[in-house]
Amino acid sequence: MGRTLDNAMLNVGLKDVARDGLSDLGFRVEDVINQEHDAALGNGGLGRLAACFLDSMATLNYPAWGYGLRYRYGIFKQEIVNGYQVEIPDYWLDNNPWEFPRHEITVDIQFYGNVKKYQDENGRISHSWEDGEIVQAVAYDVPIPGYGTKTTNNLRLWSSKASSGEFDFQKFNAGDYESAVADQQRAETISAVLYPNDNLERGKELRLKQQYFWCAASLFDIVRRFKKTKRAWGEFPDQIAIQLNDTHPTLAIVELQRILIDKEGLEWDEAWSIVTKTFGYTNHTVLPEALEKWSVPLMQNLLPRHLQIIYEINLFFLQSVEKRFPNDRDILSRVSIIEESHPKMVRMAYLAIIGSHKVNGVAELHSDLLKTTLFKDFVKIYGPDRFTNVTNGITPRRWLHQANPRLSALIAEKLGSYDFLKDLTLLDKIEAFVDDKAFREEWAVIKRENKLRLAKHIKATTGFDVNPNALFDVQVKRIHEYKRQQLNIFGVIHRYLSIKAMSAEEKKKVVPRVSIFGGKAAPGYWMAKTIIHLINKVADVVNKDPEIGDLLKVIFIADYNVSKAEIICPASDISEHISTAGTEGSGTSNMKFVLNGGLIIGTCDGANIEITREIGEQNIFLFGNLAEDVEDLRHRHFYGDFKLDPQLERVFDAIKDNVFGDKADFSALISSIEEHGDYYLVSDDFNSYITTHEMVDEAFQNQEEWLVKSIASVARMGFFSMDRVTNEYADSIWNVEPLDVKD
Ligand code: CJB
Repeated sequence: MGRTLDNAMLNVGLKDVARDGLSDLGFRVEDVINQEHDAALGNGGLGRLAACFLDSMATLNYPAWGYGLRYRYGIFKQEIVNGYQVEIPDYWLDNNPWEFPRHEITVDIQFYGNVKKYQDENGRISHSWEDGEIVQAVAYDVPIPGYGTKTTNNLRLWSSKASSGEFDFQKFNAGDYESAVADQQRAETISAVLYPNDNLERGKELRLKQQYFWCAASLFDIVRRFKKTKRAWGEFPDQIAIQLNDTHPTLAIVELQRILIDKEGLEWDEAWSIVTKTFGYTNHTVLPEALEKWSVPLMQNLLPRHLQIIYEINLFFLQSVEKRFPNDRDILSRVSIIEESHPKMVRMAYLAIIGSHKVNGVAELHSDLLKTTLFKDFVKIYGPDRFTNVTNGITPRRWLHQANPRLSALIAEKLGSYDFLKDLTLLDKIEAFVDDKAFREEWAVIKRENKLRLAKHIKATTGFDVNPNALFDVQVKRIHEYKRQQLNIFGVIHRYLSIKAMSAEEKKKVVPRVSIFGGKAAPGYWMAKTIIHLINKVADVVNKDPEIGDLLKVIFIADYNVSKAEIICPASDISEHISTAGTEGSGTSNMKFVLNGGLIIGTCDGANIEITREIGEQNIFLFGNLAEDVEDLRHRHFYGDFKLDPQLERVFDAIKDNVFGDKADFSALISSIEEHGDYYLVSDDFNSYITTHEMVDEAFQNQEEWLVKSIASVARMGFFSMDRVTNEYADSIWNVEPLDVKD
């Protein structure tokens, strides 16, 4: 979510009032804003997309709720010590004025125990889930004000607590200190800490507990509200739509089925029809290591009734598949929710597809890949209409108006109002000013000021001075091999070695650059941490090399988060979105950078492709192999058909010569490319990457042309408003309409 104060003031239109009031009291509004701690309740793009949804749904007057966990510790704070990432706990809850504890709203959540079969009064076989342990979920509400509307929606975060309330004083007084606090501690552990993995699933029991705790509490809340309306159950899907943001809340499907059949006494088929009409599932990644699977024995122990229901869902599903494809035995094992491995695993994505009426990917290429690879059997079974695409977007309120107030004001001045913040397609009108010299000049001044703001931050946090006239080249996102920060830093080393080999005359022609990196590595992701280490070691050497001076600086901004993104995005000249083609679901920072007047260098991946379509090929620097060629290249590498790119070889030679510290620190990174198949195609794309960077340098030298590209790109970014995204979900998945708040 990031910070709330600035966003809330802008959305409710009170920032000027606050500025004046604070100034009367002797404070600057900016200083007050900077006191706030980020709410860092997610890992990367997935969680931030949800935050953009909340802003947009409130702004468009959709009566929506967000549900999540009130983690005591959000994503860790990152420090860089001797070039290494160090993780520091993020205790963010002190002095958080934005949450309203709702101690009266609690839900008992059950774990473990066993299932009893019995005959109810109508002679029907029923199931009751008994014994086990109970943990209480307590609601904390965070208001989400829309922009220019009376609608304020609610984000409800659940905190875990021992069901007995406080702790057992009797045990305590009797000297049984440990057991008196143990229950309480075990319960509180559930919402204690966010798992810091992005695009990676590891089947830990506590994580499954978190997922069920969150789903069960939210479902209870939703059902309770519905029951207050006294409507028939058949109306449930007309009144309620639940969107699963990836597979992490998939247990909600099972939980709703359980409530309807075990608690409310509905027949299986009627209940299942309600469930599937209610849920939609958004897939955010095709990476195999990110696809959630839970071990059957683990689920059997923690959620015995849910496992029974999953088996039942699977049975009915497989029976229907068998009927449709009687001669295809293999398809049954391929699409079964249960993977027949040791131990058996529950495939959550399959459960999510089977339990939803619509499945969507987050950019065109990604949605196509889902249909042709990962979920192709399900397309055969359900037909293509079950699968759709909704390309991601970003909220223009936070990512333009709040992050870049001067650019927003300049646009408003030219368009005559701030209406574009509610209808981003209106931006197209600024293209008419592209030849207006004074306008271009103002545009350039704003970019320069944003670069100065970032330079100040860099000076304060790293001690390095960077030249604001240099080309600011930014890559900020989670550190991951598929996102290829290694390609970027190898490119930087290539640049460094090239400059070192130049004559004084040649150096005069070099376009000065600042290469800026930021992002967290999952604490257990060794290769990602190695990449961070290499970036910092390269920075040490390059930034202190007198032969280089201002021609190249390398900066690692520690602890990249939402509020830092708000400073960084408006300050880039070029940003890097360079994942191996076919691996990035969509990407959303690509949109943030372009909307703030930065150009991008990228692969034909995720939403880069649609950004290109909207802004025009002449305004983006694309490079590298295409998604359709990746499998073949990997195959060839596997069979030994691999030749290291000669320029990359020169880079590796420098690393092996200990130019950036002990070569042993980077040997695994190099050998993953040289010896182990170069899975992410770093070598295959290297030449194309560095040649494209040369084109970037050349283009940057013509500042007038660069400005034209920048302005035209912003003008054409209307499509990437989160409001377009929200409306598409509302029309094609949720079947809901806006509802104005009455006076
Ligand atoms: N995404 O941030 C995550 N974490 C995951 O575990 C899976 C996917 C990202 O979701 C974003 C929002 O849809 C996408 O833009 C991004 O490509 C994807 O990696």
